[in-house]
Amino acid sequence: MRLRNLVLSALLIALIASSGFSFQAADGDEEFRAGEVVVELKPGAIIEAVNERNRTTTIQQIYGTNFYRLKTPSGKKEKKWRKRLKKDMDVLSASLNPVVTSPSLLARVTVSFPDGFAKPGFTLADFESQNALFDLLRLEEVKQRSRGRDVVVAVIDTGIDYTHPALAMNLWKDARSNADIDNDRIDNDGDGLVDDAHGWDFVDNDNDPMETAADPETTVAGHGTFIAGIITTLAPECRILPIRAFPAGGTTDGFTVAAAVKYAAD
Ligand SMILES: [Ca+2]
Ligand SMILES: [Ca+2]
Ligand SMILES: [Ca+2]
Ligand SMILES: [Ca+2]
Repeated sequence: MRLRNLVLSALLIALIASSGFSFQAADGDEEFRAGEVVVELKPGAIIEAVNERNRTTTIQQIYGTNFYRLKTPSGKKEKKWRKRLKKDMDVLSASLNPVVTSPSLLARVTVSFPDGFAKPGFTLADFESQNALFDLLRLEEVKQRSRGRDVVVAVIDTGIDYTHPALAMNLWKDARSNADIDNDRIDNDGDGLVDDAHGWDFVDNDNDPMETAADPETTVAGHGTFIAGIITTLAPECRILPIRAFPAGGTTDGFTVAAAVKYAAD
């Protein structure tokens, strides 16, 4: 699957999971990460050989796939290097890494939970007092249909304040027989992520998908926690899998979102 397709399916999930995010997809005015090219290698090809021939370096791989995020040599424009990489005998596809931004519509117009800001201590009552929001979501109607039992909802967003008392009962923990054992510094389940027993942070590449606190006026900090709050209110028995793919500033890229979606799907 080409990265664009992967990103577009990723986009759909990200949009559902986080309502306020948009993807700059209009051809012509797309924005891309400077100095980066995303390649898909042919089966069996090795990235070191491609890097050697093109003087690129690997920033990241989507584990379990042939997709790599590469850094171009210093001073070399990504557009030019994409063309060069495309001609490489081991490269199936080469594309630029689109910037994905968040207009944060819901994050800033709604009150509480946690008030557009990643800090614990807000009560469920604060959250439930947002009647206009719940009218919009037709909460009562939805609640009667399903409570979300046995459903895992991946929240690909700014992270989650998992210390929030209203979310504590809903956090996902990997309970599969081959689950990664927490805190032993070993990647027990062999997915390339060490100790990913309760989600992953694809922004900082660590096993702690906690929100980072930042100014609620200028950032989207708290958005993931807010969205998780809506989801658990709609489906009180579901479990939330926190995946951090957006920093508090709200700007990430297609590769990071794609890596997050691949992880959620696995
Ligand atoms: Ca792992
Ligand atoms: Ca482990
Ligand atoms: Ca895992
Ligand atoms: Ca982290």
